[in-house]
Amino acid sequence: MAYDLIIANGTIATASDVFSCDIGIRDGVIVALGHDLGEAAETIDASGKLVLPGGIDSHVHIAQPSGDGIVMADDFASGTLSAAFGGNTTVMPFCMQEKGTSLRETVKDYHKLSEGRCYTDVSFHLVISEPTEQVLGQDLPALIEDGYTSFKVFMTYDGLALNDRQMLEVMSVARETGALVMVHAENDDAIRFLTDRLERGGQIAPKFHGTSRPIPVEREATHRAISLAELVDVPVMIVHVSNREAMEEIQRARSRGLKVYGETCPQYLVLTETDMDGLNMEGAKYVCSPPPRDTASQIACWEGLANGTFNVFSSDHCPFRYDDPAGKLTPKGRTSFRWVPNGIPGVETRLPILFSEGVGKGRITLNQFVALSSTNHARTYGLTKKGSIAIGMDADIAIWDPQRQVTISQSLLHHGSDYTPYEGIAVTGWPVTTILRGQVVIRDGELAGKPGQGGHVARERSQLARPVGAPPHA
Ligand code: DUC
Ligand code: ZN
Ligand code: ZN
Repeated sequence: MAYDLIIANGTIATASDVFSCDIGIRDGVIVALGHDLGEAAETIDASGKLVLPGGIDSHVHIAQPSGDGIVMADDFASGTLSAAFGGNTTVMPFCMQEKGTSLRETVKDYHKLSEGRCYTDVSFHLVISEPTEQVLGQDLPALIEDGYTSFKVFMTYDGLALNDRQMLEVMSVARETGALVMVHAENDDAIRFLTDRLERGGQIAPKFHGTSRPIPVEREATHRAISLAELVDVPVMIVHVSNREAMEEIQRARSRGLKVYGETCPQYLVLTETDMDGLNMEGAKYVCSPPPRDTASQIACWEGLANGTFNVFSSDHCPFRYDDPAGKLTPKGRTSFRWVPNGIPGVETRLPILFSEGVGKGRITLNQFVALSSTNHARTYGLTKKGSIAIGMDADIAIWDPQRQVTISQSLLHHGSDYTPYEGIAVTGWPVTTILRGQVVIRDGELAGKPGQGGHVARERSQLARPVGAPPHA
């Protein structure tokens, strides 16, 4: 047989083109694009379907420790299964260094948790919470060399937040080594000040989570992160941007020639602060940071997806169960929104929401959908074999039924959470078949793959991480 698999008769879309041809796959790689390709061990008929690069979700949290008595709802099996059902073939979770622990040991621990369990490929980012001399001088450069070529830093959260000096130190390592820095941009002191004041006034319900982190908190930190990155001349990715004012900081920096990238997420397109109003503790289902804003912010984020302010669209999947003392209904959460675990599930619904609300409603083109859901993630983070349909690329493919109408509901989903914040949203277009390196993981909406089918992918340094000035590592 010339091929292991042919995907025939589909309409293929990449970040730049839409065309009709068959795809020949051998040994997990796309080896032919054309017509009348000949014999294959298996042929999938994609008539009437869209054939797209498998989704890459470059911002997910899986099996992270999340504070006293709080347990994340997904392990690597359920998180990647849910991702695969959502048309994804690669997810990028975080190896989160906890204070007092070695970065290298942290990475080993996450490999142990993930190995043999994954339905999609995974490629880890690092989180630096304690930039000691050992981390800055040895562990971080060595891990970047080993293919962990991006890391996230937090400007807020107890135990995670770096001060400005520490931000500069880790950014300098990124400049020296060619890694890409991702920043969670919220002003920690401002959040603490507002939270203390709200609590003193008895304003403790989940909805005050939004009040404690208003737009200036995000805008100021975005501006500061960009300024710090400018000082050491290093590109920076501002993750989970929720509103126009933070977007304007990115746009202004770019207009001055800085390399600043942006990410937004489904919660900023289809949720608002009022979702956190729910009676009793229902609002906790929507507590995430930055918080969902208002309809004007939603419109701004759509503009940012269409005009290139955002390079990538990620889920920020950070799943907790709702009806669970180890999740959103932690007893402490009733005493204040401060203790409600931050984060919502969304790895399975990210792409249907973007496709239906974006392509279906004419806000973005199909090519932009592919770029924002897959290609740009690969380019941004150095996944050189992924993110497109072209000869020589991994055969990571999602086949979509662009007409299928689905009302999003917890009962349809495969994550470990017991709810979805997107319950009841009607979408048109759904991924029906997911293929990872030539192996079918999901076939016509049914599981066909096995845990362990996916594995860890080491990454190249991203071209987008090159400083504006001459990079020392070039
Ligand atoms: N930041 C994230 O990136 N994810 C979940 C919670 C948070 O604050
Ligand atoms: Zn974050
Ligand atoms: Zn996140």
